[in-house]
Amino acid sequence: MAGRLTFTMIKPDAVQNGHIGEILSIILRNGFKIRAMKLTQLTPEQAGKFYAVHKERPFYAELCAYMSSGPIVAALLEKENAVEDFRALIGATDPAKAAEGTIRRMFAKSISENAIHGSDSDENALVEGRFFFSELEIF
Ligand code: IDP
Ligand code: MG
Repeated sequence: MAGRLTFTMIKPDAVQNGHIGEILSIILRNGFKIRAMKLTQLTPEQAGKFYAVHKERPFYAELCAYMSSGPIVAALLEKENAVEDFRALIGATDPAKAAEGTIRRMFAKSISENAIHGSDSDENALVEGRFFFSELEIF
């Protein structure tokens, strides 16, 4: 059965451009409940650890530099079928390919600076949530 939790980050470009409020309001309107949230900034080392699965990809260094370049909003979200429904709400990685009405289509600048993160599996939702909110009893 699909889990009820997913993890998200509003990425540095979207925070910098003043989109925190609009993005959170879309998330809430779509039935997600915020279980934990914080405004924080990753060090390059922390970004490297979070995205370690992409270590071999050509864009890894650029991704770690970008993700540590400014504040982000990290949040743990709850809803039925959370991972799949949230991926649908944010849209494809490349905003040019993201469906009309998705968060990336509306707010992302490029395939690298793409406004928002969403976990890709229930397992990763827990791993990623723990990365930022290890103190929570949910885990
Ligand atoms: P996802 O965020 O849609 O799950 P992933 O393939 O897991 O996409 O990639 C993680 C992040 O790495 C993306 O959200 C984006 O910021 C960045 N990224 C992915 N592909 C590229 C690329 O081809 N060039 C530059 N950055 C990329
Ligand atoms: Mg991914």
